[in-house]
Amino acid sequence: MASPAIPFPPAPAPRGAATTDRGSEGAAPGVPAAHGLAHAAALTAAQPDWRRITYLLRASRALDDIEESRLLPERKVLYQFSARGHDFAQLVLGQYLTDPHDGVAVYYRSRPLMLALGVGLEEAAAGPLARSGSFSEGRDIGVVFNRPGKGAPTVLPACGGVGAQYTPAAGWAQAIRYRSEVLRDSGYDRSIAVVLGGDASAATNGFWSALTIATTLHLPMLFYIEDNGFGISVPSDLQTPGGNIAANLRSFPGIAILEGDGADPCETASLAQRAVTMVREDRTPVLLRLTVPRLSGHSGQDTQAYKSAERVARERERDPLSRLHGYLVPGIMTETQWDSLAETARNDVGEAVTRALARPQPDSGRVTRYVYCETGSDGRLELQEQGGLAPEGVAFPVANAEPRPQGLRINMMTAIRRTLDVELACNPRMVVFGEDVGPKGGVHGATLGLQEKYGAARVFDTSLSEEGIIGRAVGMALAGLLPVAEIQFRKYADPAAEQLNDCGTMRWRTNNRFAAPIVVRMPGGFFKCGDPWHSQTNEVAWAHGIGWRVAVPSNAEDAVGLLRGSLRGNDPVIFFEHRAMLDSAAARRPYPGDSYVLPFGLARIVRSGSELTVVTWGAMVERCEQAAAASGVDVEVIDLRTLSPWDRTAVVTSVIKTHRCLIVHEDNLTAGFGAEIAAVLAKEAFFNLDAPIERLTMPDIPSPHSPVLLDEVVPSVGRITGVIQQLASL
Ligand SMILES: Cc1ncc(C[n+]2csc(CCOP(=O)(O)OP(=O)(O)O)c2C)c(N)n1
Ligand SMILES: [Mg+2]
Repeated sequence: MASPAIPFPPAPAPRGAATTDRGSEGAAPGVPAAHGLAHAAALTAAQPDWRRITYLLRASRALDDIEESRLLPERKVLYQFSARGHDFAQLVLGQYLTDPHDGVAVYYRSRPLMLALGVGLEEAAAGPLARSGSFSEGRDIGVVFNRPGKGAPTVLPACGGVGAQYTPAAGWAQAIRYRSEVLRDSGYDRSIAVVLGGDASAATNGFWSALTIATTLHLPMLFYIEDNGFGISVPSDLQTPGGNIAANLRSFPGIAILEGDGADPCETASLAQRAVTMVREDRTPVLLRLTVPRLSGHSGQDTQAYKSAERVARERERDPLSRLHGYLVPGIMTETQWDSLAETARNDVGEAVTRALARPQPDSGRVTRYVYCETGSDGRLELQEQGGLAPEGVAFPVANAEPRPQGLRINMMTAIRRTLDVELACNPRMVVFGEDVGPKGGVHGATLGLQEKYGAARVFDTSLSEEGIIGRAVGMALAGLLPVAEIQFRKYADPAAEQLNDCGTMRWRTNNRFAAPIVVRMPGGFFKCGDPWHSQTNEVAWAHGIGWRVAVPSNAEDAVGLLRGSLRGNDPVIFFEHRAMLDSAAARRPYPGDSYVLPFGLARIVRSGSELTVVTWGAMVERCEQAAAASGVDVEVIDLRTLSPWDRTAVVTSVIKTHRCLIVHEDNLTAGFGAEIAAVLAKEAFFNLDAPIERLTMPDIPSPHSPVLLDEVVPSVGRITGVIQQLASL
């Protein structure tokens, strides 16, 4: 559709000079009166396509109407979010997101922006109907969008968790910088990251973490805040003091602040254009806060009983649709043209909904697919459309499944460092980061000297926010890099729990459209002593979580092979580095070569035997080996090496042979990974068992600090020996 020539107002100044603080409703005295004819010539080229915006606004309203009045009551749509009131400003913003490498992190109220970015009406309708062929194939809530880039802006897979959208957007922004400046891809020189969020989301950890990342690193990132005055029913002044995040950030260094009325056509267009242009040209962060009325309940179920009648009426008066009408008719279009656009949009939406309803339900036979990267019936990998290196055709040097031991034995820490070094050298898309990994080389020493060798763009310190470390890694992976994040101690992954969870489920919930293959290195377990903060293992959390591969190496050779496999793989990996193993003599091995890759899910028979099987991993391998030797029983010891996947075949085969099984782990007893192994054996080796399956683990307490207390609870060689003997006597 052609854009009618219309007057356009001057761009307001940044950093709050645009408007005065109007509070959360933003209705406002002093809104620029618009129609600044004198400036029209200078800005004509960038003015919005008002006909398209009008059409899409009517289409978005029609979608909301049909869902609320028909599809929700008929229970065809189960989770409904109206964008009424937020819609207009998003459609304007969408007009300026034109770069093929722009990355947009949206939330559940962002459907109008999706329409502006080119998502068709049928697809927009099919998502909430959970029909086949939609962007998640019925796996996710219909407004939680995603869209691979393919020459247009990428819409990062949205999350249901409020605030989860921020740090991946910061990662995308950092990846833009990396691809432009380090990989010298000029296609990224003007790209930006944009994140959308509501007023309440400005209270989340993710918001502050991303703000820190973007401002300290001066990233090209737009924070676009849609302030409707409420987070469901909680008013903005409980989310940020005074209720205006823009006002509160005016003195925050490194970010330009813009704000205004997102229901006013002229002001919105001016501010959106200004904000995007500033980020694109100046390559620095901008926060744009637009006040918008929320003209519906928070979701289809919400009656808004917590809003006064006056408040509801005031919001209705601010409806951007009527303001757009006042702005465009009759100066820009006639009443007839306005009505005809509305009618066309309504008809188009009606037909799109009919077509979406005619789509089949998703295939329930496929619901368990795409947790991990899968191999198709033709033997080829079914790659995700976007995320990681594989979809961009990056190939690795030939791998070798057999170790080729070289030189003297090295400790596990040196083995890890050397593997990172070799892979950094052969893979320019790999970046390594975390707290203290730069000049210090990591608190455990794994990255010592790597920043000096590869530069601060590739090996770098981060701000102290684990959510920021993992969320940034996700965004970078989506933009085609290989992020290798270090979490300083396993317990400190807790603040990143949401990002880790959302990363693991990404492939499944986008029906294999996206994946974020990141590698998270995570030291944990006891060392000379224990304590509740640095010594947790709890690796079972990642085996229980969806979509993660989990490595728990017990020696330097396996660490090299598994880490290299992780760095060349196509799924996210938790790489658990046991603190007691990093410099233990028992874990030392010769370096197995620069091309050695050990596949996941392949256990090692540490010692073969016929009378009893001990299944273990990590730091318990050495103790079990010693106990087996001391027990006088012919024990088979199995080191699982990886927990996800784990080698069921090796374990079941061994127990069928020995008829007895002891599982030893450092993690707590209840719901530890031993319980999973025991359950599988109870089913698959039930008739072969001559004794109950036994578990020897830490009791259900945190790791104690005193070495005396620690010795009492971590399985010792003596206690393992005792249980082996007792079990063998049954
Ligand atoms: C981490 C998290 N906590 C709580 C929720 C439940 N929840 C969904 S939306 C919402 C309010 C968000 O408000 P705001 O950010 O202002 O966006 P709006 O819906 O107003 O556009 C809440 C509490 C959630 N989805 N995620
Ligand atoms: Mg809100």
